[in-house]
Amino acid sequence: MQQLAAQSSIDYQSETYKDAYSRINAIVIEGEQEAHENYIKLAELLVEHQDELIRLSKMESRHKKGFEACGRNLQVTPDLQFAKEFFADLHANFQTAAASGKVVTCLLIQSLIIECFAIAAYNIYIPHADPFARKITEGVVKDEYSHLNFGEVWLQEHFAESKAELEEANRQNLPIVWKMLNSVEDDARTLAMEKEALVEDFMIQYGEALSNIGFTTRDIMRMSAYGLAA
Ligand code: Y39
Ligand code: FE
Ligand code: FE
Ligand code: FE
Repeated sequence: MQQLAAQSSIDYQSETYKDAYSRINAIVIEGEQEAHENYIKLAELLVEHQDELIRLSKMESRHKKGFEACGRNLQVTPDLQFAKEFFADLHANFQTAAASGKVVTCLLIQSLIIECFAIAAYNIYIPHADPFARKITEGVVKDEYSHLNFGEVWLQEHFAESKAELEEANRQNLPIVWKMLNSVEDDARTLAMEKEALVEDFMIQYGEALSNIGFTTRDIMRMSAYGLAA
């Protein structure tokens, strides 16, 4: 009942909604494109998991096509330039890490941070999405859990030798997530996605992932504090 009430109060055809959607939809399209490229890069770095990582990269391009259809359905043109700038810092850090073979940093950026961000955003969007986008997003979010799981399993199996690099990569990249979230706070609210809910859901997913990998509660508290003031 609550979900129906929330949905019916949104006018998906209003100029205000479509303007905000042009940026959030673009972020998701660009994010899926970059995730596609990141898993291809990871497949080169982790040849023993090549087939699985290529499979994940193909899922990301299907997600991108799905979200492009969501924009077309609302007659919205995605602002892809805005989206490129939105991801620029994380993108640069992934490229730098990949170029020096730092697979642990690459996995933290894509399979932990970006996937947890996606899971939080999609879960919070779904109850307020238009019916077309809701169906698409429900299918996508299931896949994102499997991408997060890939990162968790690999990092858990290599925890001892990855721990220091994970802490450093967390310190460098978590503050960027808060900066990204702040930059779309108003647009997200127009889509009925509250920043507080996004932060809470992200931290639950990310903290649980760090725990599954092998970090202690004390480690997770310390790691979570980075950049919260941003
Ligand atoms: O792994 C994936 O598919 C992730 C790339 C997609 C990124 C989604 C980014 C969502 C951020 C939305 C922010 C809305 C407030
Ligand atoms: Fe995806
Ligand atoms: Fe993904
Ligand atoms: Fe989990």
